[in-house]
Amino acid sequence: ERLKSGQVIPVTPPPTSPATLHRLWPEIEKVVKQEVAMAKLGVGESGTGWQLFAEDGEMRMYRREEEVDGMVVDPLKAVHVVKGITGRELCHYFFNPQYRYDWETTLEHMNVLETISEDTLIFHQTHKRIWPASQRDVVFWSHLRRLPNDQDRDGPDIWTVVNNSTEHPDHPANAGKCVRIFLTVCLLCQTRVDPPKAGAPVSRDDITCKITYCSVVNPGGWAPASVLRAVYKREYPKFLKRFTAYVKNQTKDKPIMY
Ligand code: 16C
Repeated sequence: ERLKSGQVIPVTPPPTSPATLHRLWPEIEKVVKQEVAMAKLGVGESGTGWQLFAEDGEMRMYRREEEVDGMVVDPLKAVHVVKGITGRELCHYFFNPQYRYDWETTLEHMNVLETISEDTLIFHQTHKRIWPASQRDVVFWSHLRRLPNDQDRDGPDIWTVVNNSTEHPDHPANAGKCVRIFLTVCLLCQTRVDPPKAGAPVSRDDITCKITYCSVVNPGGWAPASVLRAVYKREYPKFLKRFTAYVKNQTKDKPIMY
């Protein structure tokens, strides 16, 4: 801005995204950094306490048995390797609401409460009831982000989606028939491109994606521990297999999106 005196006052450049002005932004930044760092840690090191509970082909699922106030809150860490799709594609289908009913089998209803920006939404979801517990709902922000690939600077970027419980005045917790659950979820996807045969363009056969999915769900109220553990042992593998198969099917005839 130029004053009458001719003096020029430096103007602060605009933020890169309007989301950075939102009340939740400091929390989103903090949780995303934390969850990505945790997701990058392996499960193999001794003393980490991760127990394998499901395995199918390249997919491995680990949990730690934990309880808070008598409620099961077992953290989950899953790793999977899928050919033919990129991390960006996986995160695109995981984040965007228009695909959610296609792959999320525990979902009853989903509603976007707020669009903070293109890459940051607030969702309200109700999930199918598990007998004999009450039905559950959840309110969470969801953030999609591209991250630099520090290990392979020539390789494609890493992509992540982080979901974290929050509050919203339109849907106060435990006001209706549902018990509010609390979750933190991180999907982290690293794409590898193998060099194609001399002169050939990169095809989906040359692409492999390493997926890490971490989740902690607090049931928010009474639910029998044995039922809860039986449900997640069945539902998490079902989710990861169904979701990756869905993305493969959606993208097979589309150009590769890095
Ligand atoms: O991350 C996933 N999905 C995202 C987009 O929807 C998002 C939401 C996650 C919600 C996960 C909790 C839903 C549990 C509700 C009850 C389950 C009903 C099962 C019905 C069976 C007929 O991040 C993928 C999520 C994959 C979910 C696997 C299920 C995990 C169960 C955990 C235990 C929940 C406690 C429920 C207490 C009764």
